[in-house]
Amino acid sequence: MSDLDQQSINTIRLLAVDAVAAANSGHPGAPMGLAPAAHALWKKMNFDPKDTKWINRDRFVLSNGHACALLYALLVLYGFDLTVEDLKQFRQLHSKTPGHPEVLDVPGVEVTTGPLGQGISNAVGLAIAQAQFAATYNKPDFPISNSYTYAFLGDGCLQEGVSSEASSLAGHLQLGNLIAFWDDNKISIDGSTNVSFTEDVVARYKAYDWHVLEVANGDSDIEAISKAIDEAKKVTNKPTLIRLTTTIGFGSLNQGTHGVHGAPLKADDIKQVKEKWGFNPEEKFAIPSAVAESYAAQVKKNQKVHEEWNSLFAAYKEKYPELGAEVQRRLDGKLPENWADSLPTYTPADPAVATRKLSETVLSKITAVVPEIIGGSADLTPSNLTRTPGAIDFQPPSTGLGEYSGRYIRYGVREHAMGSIMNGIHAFGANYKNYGGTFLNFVSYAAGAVRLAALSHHAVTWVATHDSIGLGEDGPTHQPIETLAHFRATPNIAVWRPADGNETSAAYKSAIESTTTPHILALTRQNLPQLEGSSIEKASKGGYTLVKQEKPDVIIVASGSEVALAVDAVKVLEGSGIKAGVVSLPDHHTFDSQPLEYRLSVLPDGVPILSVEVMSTFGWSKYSHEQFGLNRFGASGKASDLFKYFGFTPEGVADKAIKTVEFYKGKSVLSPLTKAF
Ligand SMILES: Cc1ncc(C[n+]2csc(CCOP(=O)(O)OP(=O)(O)O)c2C)c(N)n1
Ligand SMILES: *[C@@H]1O[C@H](CO)[C@@H](O)[C@H](O)[C@H]1NC(C)=O
Ligand SMILES: *[C@@H]1O[C@H](CO)[C@@H](O)[C@H](O)[C@H]1NC(C)=O
Ligand SMILES: CC(=O)N[C@H]1CO[C@H](CO)[C@@H](O)[C@@H]1O
Ligand SMILES: [Mg+2]
Repeated sequence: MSDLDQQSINTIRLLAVDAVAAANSGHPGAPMGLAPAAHALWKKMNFDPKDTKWINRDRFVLSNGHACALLYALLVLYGFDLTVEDLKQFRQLHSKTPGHPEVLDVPGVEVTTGPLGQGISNAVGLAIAQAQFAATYNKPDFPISNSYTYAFLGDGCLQEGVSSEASSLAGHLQLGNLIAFWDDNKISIDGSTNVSFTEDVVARYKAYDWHVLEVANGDSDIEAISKAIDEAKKVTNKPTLIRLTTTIGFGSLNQGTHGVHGAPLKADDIKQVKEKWGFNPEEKFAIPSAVAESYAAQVKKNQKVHEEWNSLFAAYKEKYPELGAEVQRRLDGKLPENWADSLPTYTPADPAVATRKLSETVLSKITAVVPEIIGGSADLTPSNLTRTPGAIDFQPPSTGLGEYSGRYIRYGVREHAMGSIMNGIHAFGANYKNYGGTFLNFVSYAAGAVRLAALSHHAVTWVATHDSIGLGEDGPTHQPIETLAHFRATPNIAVWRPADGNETSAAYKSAIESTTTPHILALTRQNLPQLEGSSIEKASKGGYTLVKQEKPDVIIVASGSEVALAVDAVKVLEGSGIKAGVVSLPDHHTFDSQPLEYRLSVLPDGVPILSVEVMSTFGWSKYSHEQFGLNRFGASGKASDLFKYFGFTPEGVADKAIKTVEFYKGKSVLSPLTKAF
């Protein structure tokens, strides 16, 4: 290794040490151990710090997100829109260097990481998207997409189940464009990994059909690291795992122990390490000029590569005007013009249909006109109805099962990985609109990924079927009760529960047009009638008056399968001389974003409001005075028997409405929306 390489690596290490020390908080150990690998890898990566969205950049994912000081140091050295001043603000309020890498806050960060296991799984999604994009648009002599996805991961990431799910799929899919580095430092927070992690990781990844390489001295053998990367690239039909044996906190007095995992180095430790490496112990955040110059020179080289790509793409657009325009449109983040005209609408005369079936119809119409829609299912293709007729599977061509240009992903029974991979596909860019299907109940299995989608603005779509006890005989293990409350309580998730065909189209319109909000579409297994008065336009407000009454005695607000029930209850109530209005509220998130005036026109002052939803009532008091729901687990039985047993019948709803009217008679009633602040 040259002196300059060594000095560069030590600069990265000390920037991380100084940042953590300044914050008196953070993780110096992994950055110190991984600096050589980062230095060797970034030298080989194509990216342009001045255009962080360049579609053909190589992606770098720091799955062990607690090591973010490493990433921030690299971003500063490589001239991204991040400076030494930002490093000095590490982990402080409003800084550009938060405690874990956040894609929205830090230029050059590809995905938000920190919850261990997510990053490597996002990387699988990035690699899938690259392979799909390349197979769709590359032409002979025009490799407009040939980038790699690199990931660093620690012991913790390998211990988390989600990484196993994702890595298993990556091996099956033969993703040769994915290269991961395992920081094998044998330390995590509890101390030696030998207390809980003694499996043969190399054998495990080989069993996943990965290409596995080992670098025995990750602390100083950058030639070996560099060679491993070259070898990894030569194997094009397998992802590569490079096992790097490293020393956590390399250079510290406490190197090789958990003492350096998550605590700043002490002042005397910092002093000795700086002296040892020929840095001025009095100076903080030092960047030797030779180091700065060599990184700057590499950026220049990279920018030339970017310019060459620009010329290649310009020539591509001339030679293939139609495809070129399509790629450009996608890069501009625009949907095909008039795509929404393909959304189906229904009339009240149309037959009753399950919303999962209506969802299939929407998908088949819109995938035909929107090439960036891709999706899949966690082994529930036939029951979720997510695979549109004629779809080609995304599969390695050598398997005979499909093509890399295919748009249907067989996720296997891996909901959590599906969630993380969906986030990675969205993070790739190119306007990908990707969905994943499973039972609503099992979206909870992927809650870690769903939460990150919301936090980092990945507009992905969960096609969540079998949305209530209406699924019937599978019973309470499969019947969601708390699921909607959980995801409605999560910021920035649109949780749609459409009541009929028009509302299902509205839900998809919202999902496909969204660029920053993940969507969960809760869909029924049982048939639902087309509701007189529904429309895409009205449902697109998130909630609207379906049955209007002059001076109603009560308003029933419901979602999904219970809207038709509410409409039927209105007729029962008429018999008792009670005038009931009905509000359909398919998505709380969208409704909440409407002006108060509109919301109050739907749920006005002066009328008692009863909500009806066949699951947990948690959260409904935002919209109703009285709640009818299911605050217990369901049961195994025929859907119709279950609805009857739990009182979800027109008569049962009418009974609750009558009680509501009687209770509020003579009392002054404010809308639950009318609040002090
Ligand atoms: C899902 C999740 N669980 C727990 C944590 C808390 N945590 C952060 S780092 C860490 C230990 C990780 O060990 P390793 O990956 O070996 O990192 P190293 O100590 O080598 O830097 C834990 C448990 C987390 N970030 N994410
Ligand atoms: C576990 O690792 C620690 C620290 O490296 C070592 O001291 C100990 O002997 C190891 N224990 C076992 C059972 O391998
Ligand atoms: C669905 O929307 C269309 C277009 O707005 C409308 O004509 C139709 O009546 C609606 N269907 C139902 C069932 O209300
Ligand atoms: C497992 C399951 O629910 N399968 C269903 C899938 O969808 C078809 C068509 O709606 C049904 O016939 C199956 O019963
Ligand atoms: Mg470790």
